[in-house]
Formats: sequence, structure tokens, C-alpha cells
Amino acid sequence: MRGLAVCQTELVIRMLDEILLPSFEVDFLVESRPIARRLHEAGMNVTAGDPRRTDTYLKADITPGTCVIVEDGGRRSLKKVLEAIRDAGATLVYVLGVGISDFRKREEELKAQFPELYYLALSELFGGPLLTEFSRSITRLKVHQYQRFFSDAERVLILLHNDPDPDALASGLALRNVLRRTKQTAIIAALQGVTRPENVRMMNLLDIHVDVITPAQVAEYERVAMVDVQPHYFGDAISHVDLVIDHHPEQPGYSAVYKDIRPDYGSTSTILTEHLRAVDANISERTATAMLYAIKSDTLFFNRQANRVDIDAFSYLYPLADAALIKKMEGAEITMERLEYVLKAKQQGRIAEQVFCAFLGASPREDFIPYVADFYLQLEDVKWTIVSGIVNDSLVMSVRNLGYSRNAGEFVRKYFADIGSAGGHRAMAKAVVPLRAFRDKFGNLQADGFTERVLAMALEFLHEHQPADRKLLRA
Ligand SMILES: [Mn+2]
Repeated sequence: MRGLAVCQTELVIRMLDEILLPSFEVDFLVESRPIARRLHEAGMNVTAGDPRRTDTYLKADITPGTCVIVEDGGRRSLKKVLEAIRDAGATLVYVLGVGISDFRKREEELKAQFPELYYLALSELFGGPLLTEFSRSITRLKVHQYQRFFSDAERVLILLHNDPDPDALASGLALRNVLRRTKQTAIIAALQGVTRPENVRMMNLLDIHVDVITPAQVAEYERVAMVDVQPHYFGDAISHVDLVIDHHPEQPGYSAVYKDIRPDYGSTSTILTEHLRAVDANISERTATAMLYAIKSDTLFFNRQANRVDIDAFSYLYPLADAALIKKMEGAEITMERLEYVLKAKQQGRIAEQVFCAFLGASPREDFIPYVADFYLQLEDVKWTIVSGIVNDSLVMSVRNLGYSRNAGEFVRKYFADIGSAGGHRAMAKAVVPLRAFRDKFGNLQADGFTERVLAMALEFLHEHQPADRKLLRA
């Protein structure tokens, strides 16, 4: 493809020449004869001419297919230049802003007169990669510091939250990799082991071992790290922690020697991918597979709280991981036991205005509840699911929605925050309420009465703050 670049600055010319050749054949047009001469002597295709005159472009032989790049240093004469280019018949016109502080405004101004042009700002084109590089060097510094701090310990502990999920498991493996340790010298542990079948399957397929330990045993380790969780989670059980890496909102009231908390990240594995990249670590297929699966699972395959960094980490890990193994881990979601609860929900559940509500009764494990909630959200006519059950002496409720209506977290907080724990995101939320507290507030409801009551709450919540016409659209 042929290009003509209309520039004033030598640096811009040299840069474009370096970037565009040899994929593009580019001629440069400059106003200043001395610059033209100098660059010509340096071997570039540079001619001098008046950029405000149409015949300059006719002489340069531009056609509607020529890509014309015009440097914009903020001069008033730019519009004249663009007019001349248009009159000469060019249609592919790019304006490259250099040192324009408010380039959006400048773009708007120019587009009012030349709607077909494209505006690119040099700062924006370079900003991304440059900032990534710089923030990587900050990460590198941090990683070097904690690597050193952990290096002289004989055995270190990597502690995960209870019933570790894929992100916790993968982060454990990743941190062991950053610390350059083996399973003998860096122990991955939790106070309560893995129960969800798909997570057990992940552990088996990837041969991940999680020790179950007591808070007293934590104190036996010279260095303690926590991943995907922060010390407040354990209450007073753990008195000392050296390193915390987590993507949940930062909690006050604890001190750690080092921490890296990034609440805008979709997973802790994303943070650890950056740690590994910052120090150029070799990532084994096993670790990459675990981390890739973790990012997928924590962001519900980029449906929730995923941002550019998660997608970056994903594409970095993808070629290193075993895709077939990930497929196998995902299939592990469906079990006979879970299908029993799906059936129960079908018999007992109610649906109104695209809200599906069901009460599963006593459930031996908590994971049946979110599983059933996720399951029914797949139905074509369902936009919200609210599934509850009783685990031990508490009512556990999982709420899911397709993400473009009201906030699921707000729903559980509104009705249950005063009697239990309730919280979550826009598209998924959870409440855990002691049965006694629930009965005190709502009375002693039987299964059907319970479902009706919750459904009524959901509809009330969805109808609030919604203009009538929008309600119809979404119904
Ligand atoms: Mn996580």
C-alpha cells in the first residue's frame, strides 16, 4: 500500500519511516527545505512542498487509495492542508496528533468539517505499551523484594481460603513458581479442604495437593503467604502474615510485610501472571493450565468483572496451557447428585416475570445451591434466579441475573443484611442467614410459602425505580 505522510517534525518522520517500512511504501512531504534535504541525504523519500496547495498533492500522484497521514502539531493551517488533500482526491486521511493536550476536542473540531477523517493521538498510541512496561517494572521490584524475603526460609506456607476454588489453587501453584520452590519447601494449605466436585477434579487432574492444617500449625512456618484471601477472613486465628496477594477489596486492620491487592482484577491468577511475567519466570504447562482455568472460572468466562488485564493474562497463558485438560475440568460441573437438586428445583420452583425462584430444603453441601441457580439462568425465559436451601443451621441463598437489570448484591443486602451476611456483585450475590434470625423476621414459612415470599420480594425489588415502559420491555 502507498502512503504519503505530511509532517513538520523530524522525529515524527524518522519514527514513521521506521514503523511503516517495509510494509508500506511511504513518501514524506515537508515544508522546510533544510529538513527535506537532510532526510533525503539520510536515504528517505522526502520532498519539500507547500502542504496547503492542492497541486502539491497532484504532483505527488495521490489517488483515492493512497493513505495520507498528516501530522497535527496544533497549527491553525491544518484545515487548509486537509482541504487541499481532499481537493486532490484523497479519501483515506489520518491525522496524527502530536503534543495536542485535548485531542478529543481537536478531533471533534476537525471532524465537523471533515467527517471522513481518522484522528490518532501519538500519546494514546504509545501510552498503553509504555505504561504496561513501566508498571511491569514496579511489579518486578515488588516481586524481587518478596522473593528475597522468602529465600532464606526452610519451609514456607501458602495459605488459601476455606474450600479453595480454582483461583486459590492456581494462585498457590503460581506463587510457588515465583518463589522457585517445590512442594516440599512451599506447602499449599487451607484450614478446610476442597469439597466442590469440579475443584476436586481439578486437583486430581493437575496433581495439586492441599494440606489441611490448623491455625496453630500456621505458626510453625517461618514465612506465611496468603493468596486469593486476606487475613481478616480468618478472624483472629492467624496472627502473622508476610505476603498477601489478592483481588478482593482491600480490608483494613491487618499488616503484612508485603502485599499486592488489586481489586479491579478479575482473579488473583491474573495478578500472579503479571508477577511471573515481570521476572521472566518459566511457567510449566501444569501451572499455566491451572491459571487459565482459574481466570475463566473467576470471571465466568469473562462475563463478570473481567478487564483488559485478565484478557491479557489469558492470551499470555493460552499457548502455554493444555486446552484439552481444561475442557475435562469444565465437564466436571455436572454430577448425578447435582442433577437431583436440579430436579427438585424444577418440581418446587416458581417462575414469574422471568424470575425463577426455588427452595431446595436441607442440602448436605452448599455448592448445590449456586449450581442450581446457575443452571436455571441458562433457560431462555429466565433472567433472574433465586435459589435457597438450608445448610447446617443457616439459610443460604444464591442470586443470579443476566447482568443488565438491577443489582443482585443490592437485592440480598436490602432484605438480608440486617439478619445475616449478604453481598455480591451486579450479576451474582449470596446471603447466609441463621435460621432463627430468618424466622424472627419472616415467620415460620414452609417450602411453598417461602418460595412465594421470596418471589414477591424479587418482583417488588425489580419494580422499584423502574419506569412502567421499561418494565414492559423487559418483562
Ligand atoms: Mn479469586
